[in-house]
Amino acid sequence: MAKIICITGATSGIGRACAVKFAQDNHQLILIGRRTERLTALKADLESSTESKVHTVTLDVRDRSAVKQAFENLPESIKRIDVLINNAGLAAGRNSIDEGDVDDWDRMIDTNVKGLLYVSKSVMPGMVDRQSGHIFNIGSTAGKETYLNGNVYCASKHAVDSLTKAMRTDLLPHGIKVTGICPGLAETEFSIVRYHGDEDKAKSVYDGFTPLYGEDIAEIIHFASERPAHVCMNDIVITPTAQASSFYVNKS
Ligand code: NDP
Ligand code: 8X3
Repeated sequence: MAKIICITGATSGIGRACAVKFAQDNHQLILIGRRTERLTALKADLESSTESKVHTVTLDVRDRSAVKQAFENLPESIKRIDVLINNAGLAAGRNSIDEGDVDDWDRMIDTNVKGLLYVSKSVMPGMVDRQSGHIFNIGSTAGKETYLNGNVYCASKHAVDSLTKAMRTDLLPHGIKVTGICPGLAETEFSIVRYHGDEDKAKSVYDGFTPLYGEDIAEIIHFASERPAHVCMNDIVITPTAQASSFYVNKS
């Protein structure tokens, strides 16, 4: 049956791959990101290649009132969101904590933690009313371990991990599934953003091994979303085969 699936951060990487994967099942998609041209191009691409209907929303998830308004203004026909994929997020900087840039800290905490909460706050009450729904929070291996110079990014993803458990607990009486997705090293635009546009430095993160790609993670989210009503996959850690943890990567 066609579901209504809302994906934040759909203009790139993991979020974009989720949009492509779910469109193949002809679900109705609500795609969110700041880059309008990319959203428009993706909508055109998906609507011409699948039966999926795509609604795009240009939105900065850090903007609390804009998030509230955007969800209130959704067309009635797509307000009943079945699946929310809280994916929008970023790392900014890779400095020792004493040398960290406070603007970078604000961006990460405001997007990864507060943005996820603002979006969830707009979606959860409807799921509670309907006594059904599935929320995916994209955490990270950085939310399970703290690595050198990962500091505030790791803290933001530990917060996501905690919020995932909190949502699962508080929403339990309402039959709402909450799944934490915790990828390791995935080659997307993530490192370009982290290194403030330095593409060579970003590329070098994935030298010497095969990383994950957005599609690998989208397939797993799709699989988890397709389990029967009585089955919830709670917490999924996915790394490249060459990665054992945040500390051990087998580079050739
Ligand atoms: P990308 O940089 O490729 O994609 C990030 C997406 O987030 C973009 O679509 C971007 O859209 C969106 N985004 C960022 N800030 C905002 C904002 N303020 N408001 C709305 N959308 C925003 O990276 P990934 O696909 O890798 O990252 C997706 C998620 O996966 C993140 O939460 C990241 O922390 C997590 N993750 C990534 C890993 C990796 O190694 N790549 C591993 C583990 C977790 P736009 O710029 O158009 O707004
Ligand atoms: C992204 C993976 O190892 O760069 O969350 O933190 S890592």
